Amino acid sequence: MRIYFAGSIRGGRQYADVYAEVVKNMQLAGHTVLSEHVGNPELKETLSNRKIFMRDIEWLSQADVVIADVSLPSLGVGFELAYAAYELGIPVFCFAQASANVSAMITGNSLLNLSRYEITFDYVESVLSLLQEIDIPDEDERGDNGF
Ligand code: 6IA
Repeated sequence: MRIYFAGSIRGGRQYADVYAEVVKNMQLAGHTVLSEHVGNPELKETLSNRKIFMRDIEWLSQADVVIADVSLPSLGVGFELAYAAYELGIPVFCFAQASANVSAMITGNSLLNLSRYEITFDYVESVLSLLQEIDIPDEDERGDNGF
């Protein structure tokens, strides 16, 4: 499956190691993680903001599913979630640490499928079993989402 993994970059890199663990395990399970750099704790970008934006929009449009870590408030992640869910009609699954103070725009939105995790091991297990279970809609069935 082609996965877009969204996680905070300018919103804070405190959990970059957690993102890296999730990305690595999705790859080990045979998935393609289009945005694998989000999990790179050493991330250094040389692209312009415009090129980053255009590249990420292109990857989102190629993705079968979006997995997002919303433990940190990130404008970029919030934008990606809304774009994927409402513009592209891609299934979106959000994960947050148990104690994270997540925006009501995420917690109150059933389309974004928020789950909580205590430890990274459980997080990885949840993501992998979710990816085994989900049924990806055909492209012509996308874009018909309500709230
Ligand atoms: O607002 P944020 O920066 O926290 O937004 C993070 C989200 O936007 C991630 O899920 C990424 O997919 C996307 N994004 C934001 N910035 C970048 C980036 N470089 N490279 C790739 N994706 C990005 C920014 C430069 C960095 C070294 C600070």
